[in-house]
Amino acid sequence: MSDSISHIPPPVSPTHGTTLRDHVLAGMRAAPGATGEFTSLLSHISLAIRIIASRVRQAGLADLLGYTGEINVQGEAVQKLDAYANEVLVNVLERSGHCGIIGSEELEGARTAGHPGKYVVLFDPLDGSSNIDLNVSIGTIFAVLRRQDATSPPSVNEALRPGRDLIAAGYALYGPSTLMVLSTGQGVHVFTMDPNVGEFFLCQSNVRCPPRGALYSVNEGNHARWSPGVQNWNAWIKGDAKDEGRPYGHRYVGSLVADAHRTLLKGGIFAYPADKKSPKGKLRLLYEANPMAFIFEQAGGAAIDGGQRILDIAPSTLHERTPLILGSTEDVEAFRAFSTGAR
Ligand code: FDP
Repeated sequence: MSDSISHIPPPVSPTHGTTLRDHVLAGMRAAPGATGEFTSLLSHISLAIRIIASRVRQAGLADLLGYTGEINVQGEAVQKLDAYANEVLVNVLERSGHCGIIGSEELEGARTAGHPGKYVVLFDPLDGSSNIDLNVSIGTIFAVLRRQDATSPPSVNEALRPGRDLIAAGYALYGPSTLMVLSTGQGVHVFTMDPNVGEFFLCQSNVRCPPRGALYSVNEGNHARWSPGVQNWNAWIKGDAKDEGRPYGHRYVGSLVADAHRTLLKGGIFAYPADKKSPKGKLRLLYEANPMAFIFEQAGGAAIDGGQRILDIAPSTLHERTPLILGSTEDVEAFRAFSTGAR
């Protein structure tokens, strides 16, 4: 009897040391005057992500693939999982009581909650729509702002602030495992969900984006529509110059979260530049570019729109688009030099 018991492995492996909650609570204890509301907000976001992850895993079995038949504010056909993920985030955040304002890719206008919550949360509930039905990695992206006056009635214009005002940003990556990457302005930390426990555990703390990489990520199908500067950058990065570390390898999943995550860990560059079809770029500033830019800068990387720092752009509308170039500082600088004609 005692022999068989001694062979039962411990329920939690030694790597399962720090949960996302432990991590956020430690940050709260270190912040004088913290009320616990921010910690609770992040716990609610993590809950929404775990619910979405569980449905993403069952999508093919639960009749959750395909389209709802509706068209969203971006003029795109809404997929069932997009709609589901949006509903989960909106419900969980509204019930948290911490959000005065919620903005989503799937909602036409920012929503004001019925109570004066302290925070503004902006999100893309399910990023990488074209990969949803293909079992290819997709994600959720979110950005958090603190309301400047939490006692006043919430106004949708409070969402229109530059990314440098963010107090937290993160993304979930629904891949072979579910990851949550989070920054509250003190470095970038990666948590992996243990599906048996239903909890995120810290697996990489203080991630740093290497100063230079060897991979580039861009939809080359848009080549003919790019400016001459971007075309020159593209020819340069593919050029054969072994002593300068070129050509770079090419990777493109087509889900921002997956392409950005690889770039964050391995270095290199992800680019969705402006082109003749999308002169303002394709990706959305407030809930795609800003949170990613915040994370990359926190990890020692960079994010620009071709010339300007993403986090300095003053937004004028909720769904505004921007070109987005992010990655290793040296690689982003090389892109800037080509696209502005300095090179
Ligand atoms: P998708 O259109 O599939 O939703 O957010 C939009 C986005 O995906 C990003 O995730 C991705 O990086 C990009 O668009 C892919 O665009 P292309 O299909 O034009 O390459």
